[in-house]
Amino acid sequence: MELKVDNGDGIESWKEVTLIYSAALRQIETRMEVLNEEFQHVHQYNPIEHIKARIKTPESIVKKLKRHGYESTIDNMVQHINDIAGIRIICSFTSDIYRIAEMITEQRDINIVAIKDYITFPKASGYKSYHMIVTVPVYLSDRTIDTKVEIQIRTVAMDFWASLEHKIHYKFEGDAPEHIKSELIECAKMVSDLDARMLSLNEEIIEISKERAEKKENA
Ligand code: 0O2
Repeated sequence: MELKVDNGDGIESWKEVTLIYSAALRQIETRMEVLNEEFQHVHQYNPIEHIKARIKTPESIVKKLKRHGYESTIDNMVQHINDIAGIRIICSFTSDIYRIAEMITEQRDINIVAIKDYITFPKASGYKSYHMIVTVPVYLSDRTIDTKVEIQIRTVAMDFWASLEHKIHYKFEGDAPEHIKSELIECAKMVSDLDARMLSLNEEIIEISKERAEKKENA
């Protein structure tokens, strides 16, 4: 069942919105923690560095609705705002991003609504991140509600860049001086370079460790 308003099954107040979206967020967060722990157990490696979860503030929702030309109603919010519940998964390497996305896709009751791959296709601003809009079932006492959650997956370096760029964007209300924009694009290139070098360094370390372990075994 999709979220609807005024039909007796849906959400009618901000309190209900918070309750349902918080439940969806907790579910995704717990599942990610379980996957991370299991990955550590099987591969002796944690793909997830840390997780941040948040419910979008009412002010931010109203602003986004206005930006998209919608009235501020609960119905519009539920229909048109995909990131009321948002979770950010931060990992070490670019390869982890796709590994985590795949693990999410394989979860039977998580339905993938949309994917935006800003890693393969970065934004003109330099922004890189992997976005998934998913729905997860929230089981209430009398009904089940498939609830949207936006999952953003990015590396530590991408997250550092995005946080600063976000602050600058808000400080200048989207009208930052040209030299700051171009400096940010330069920094984004450095972030991509750093991510690529750290990944290749890590792959080399794994390879050397394997060779040494094999030598030890055969000695
Ligand atoms: P805030 O203030 O972070 O909440 P959709 O959400 O799919 O309906 P949208 O917004 O076009 O539509 O989707 P997109 O491009 O996937 O962006 C969703 C979120 O990603 C944004 O939420 C930001 O958090 C982040 N994001 C997208 N582009 C950029 C960027 O260029 N720089 C930074 N720093 N973050 C970005 P909000 O609601 O726009 O903003």
